[in-house]
Amino acid sequence: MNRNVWRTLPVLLFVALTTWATGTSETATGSQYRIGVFVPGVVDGSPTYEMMVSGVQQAADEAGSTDVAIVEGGFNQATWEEGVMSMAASGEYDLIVTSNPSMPEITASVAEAVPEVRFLVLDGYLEGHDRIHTILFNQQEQAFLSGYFAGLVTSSSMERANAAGRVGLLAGQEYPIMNDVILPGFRLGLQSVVADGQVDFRVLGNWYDAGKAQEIASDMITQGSDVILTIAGGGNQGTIAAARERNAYVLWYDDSGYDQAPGIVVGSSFVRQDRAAYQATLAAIQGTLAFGDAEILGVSDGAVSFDTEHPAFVDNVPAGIVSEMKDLLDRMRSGELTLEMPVPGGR
Ligand code: RBF
Repeated sequence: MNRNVWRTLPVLLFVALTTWATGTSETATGSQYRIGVFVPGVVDGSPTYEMMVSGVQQAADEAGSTDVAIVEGGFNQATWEEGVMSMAASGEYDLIVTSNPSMPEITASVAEAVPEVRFLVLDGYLEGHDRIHTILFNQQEQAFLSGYFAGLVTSSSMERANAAGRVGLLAGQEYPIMNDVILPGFRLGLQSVVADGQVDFRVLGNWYDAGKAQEIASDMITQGSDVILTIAGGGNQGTIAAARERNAYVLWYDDSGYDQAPGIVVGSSFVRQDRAAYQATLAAIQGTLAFGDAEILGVSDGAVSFDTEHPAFVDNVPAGIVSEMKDLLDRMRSGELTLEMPVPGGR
């Protein structure tokens, strides 16, 4: 019997090694982790999308053996679901990464039809789907930071400020987080400084038309706004052009925007979507991302903040305003001032 074992062992070993070798060679070609990034719009000019792409790319570079394809879905929102569906159905991706508050619903519907693919949705919220992980930022805090700063600027003796107590918000389009969180958060921040301050809220109607954005922003300035928060993707350049021409200030949102127009962009709140995309993508590649989870990240996580360090901020804003913004951030970081992010869809 012993002899039999020794006789069969080489055969077993051979079979095991062959299987192992075949398995290995299969993994060698199939071991690439394949990521498709679906951009609902275009990358260029949209801070959240630029951060998504750079974070995913960084994670892939670091992990190795990972392919990344970027697919721009364009501005026709009616085609996005079809776009994500064809990516998912192609079988070419293990993970699809995307960003914006309308994408959780779209990815959930695609996930029902295509069972193999997993999704990472940034700047969106959906809890409990076993193949979808979402990461939302506390935009209540972010908008409050921007509004508070707008209040400090509009009530200051800065060169382009006036006494009207009126500031602007230009949005690409209306959607629940814009109307129910960003606008009220911005207004609350403003009125924490200027009790009777008013927000002139305008909607561009798309995320690209800088010419139309310039006309709208120019009209806002005529109506008394001396500071305009611009959240309009490629349209933001029109807001900057109007402010440059008509002597007003611009507040940037989502990433640090001072370099866009130093001295005109005087304040910038931001979210660390680049870091969130990097960390979550790396975890997905390594197999440790908790699908089904919906994260909400805020100031106390270091994921939402206001850039008080950039030279164009410190150089163009009175020292008193710089320190008031730093104090506000300290109060929010320590938990002395909390602003809860309402969960989309309610809970
Ligand atoms: N923000 C952009 O910067 N560029 C876009 O093309 C863009 N498209 C959006 C489309 C939809 C349907 C929604 C709901 C939001 C979009 N946003 C876009 C806004 C973005 O997701 C985010 O809410 C804002 O940047 C504020 O953080």
